[in-house]
Amino acid sequence: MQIDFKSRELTVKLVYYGPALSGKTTNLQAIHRLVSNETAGRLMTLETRDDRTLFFDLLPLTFNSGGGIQVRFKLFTVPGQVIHNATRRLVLQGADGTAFIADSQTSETRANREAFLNMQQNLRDNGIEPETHPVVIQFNKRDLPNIRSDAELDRMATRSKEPIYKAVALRGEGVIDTFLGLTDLTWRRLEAKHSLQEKFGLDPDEFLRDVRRRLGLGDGGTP
Ligand SMILES: Nc1nc2c(ncn2[C@@H]2O[C@H](COP(=O)(O)OP(=O)(O)OP(=O)(O)O)[C@@H](O)[C@H]2O)c(=O)[nH]1
Ligand SMILES: [Mg+2]
Repeated sequence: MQIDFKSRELTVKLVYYGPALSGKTTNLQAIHRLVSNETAGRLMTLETRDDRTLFFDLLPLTFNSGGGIQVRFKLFTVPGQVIHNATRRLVLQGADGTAFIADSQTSETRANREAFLNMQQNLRDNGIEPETHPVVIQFNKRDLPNIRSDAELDRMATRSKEPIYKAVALRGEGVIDTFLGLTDLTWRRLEAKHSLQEKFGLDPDEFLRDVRRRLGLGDGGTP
């Protein structure tokens, strides 16, 4: 997290990680489409060929919260293709939280697992402890045939340390829920680390409610 006391600006870095073609870029495109222009900035997609990310995508979201504090979220994607590991490690630098986008197709189970281990290694290489780093998992492409069943994911969720979300990013389903889950985990961790409430008067519950409201969800969290 970057803290600028003078301009009262906080910048939080969130990274969308996962195997090739799991739908990381599609998540950012959906958020960009679903969130108002007041909150979402321009979606920058850098160096793309044949719809594959070669470098990264970036979407900034800005929230002006009480007390004149500006909170900026920078959402990045990594390129999933195995050969781009150096870029993935670089993009993960200074990450405050990570959404792991898994592909629900049974054929991708191994690719998901390898990408998850790769994420943990790259976190470590950046001096970030995977054990305490905020991570949520999204199983995307729930619309396709030959996917891991709902029952299997529900079972997994009861055992998993990371919250699990289901999504059809192509239709925008589950994308905001995933983002909010990640924001929640990340903000609570940042509060514990930086005492934002004490330093900036930012009440975590109030701030998270405000984010939900701005994303078009009521206090209850249902659209
Ligand atoms: N059926 C289906 N297709 C999806 C869904 N989400 C993404 N896709 C498709 O999957 C392909 C890859 O999506 P991307 O978002 O580019 O994947 P990525 O994870 O950014 O891929 P890399 O940048 O190569 O790592 C595209 O053709 C998307 O349209 C989904 O929910 N359902
Ligand atoms: Mg991509």
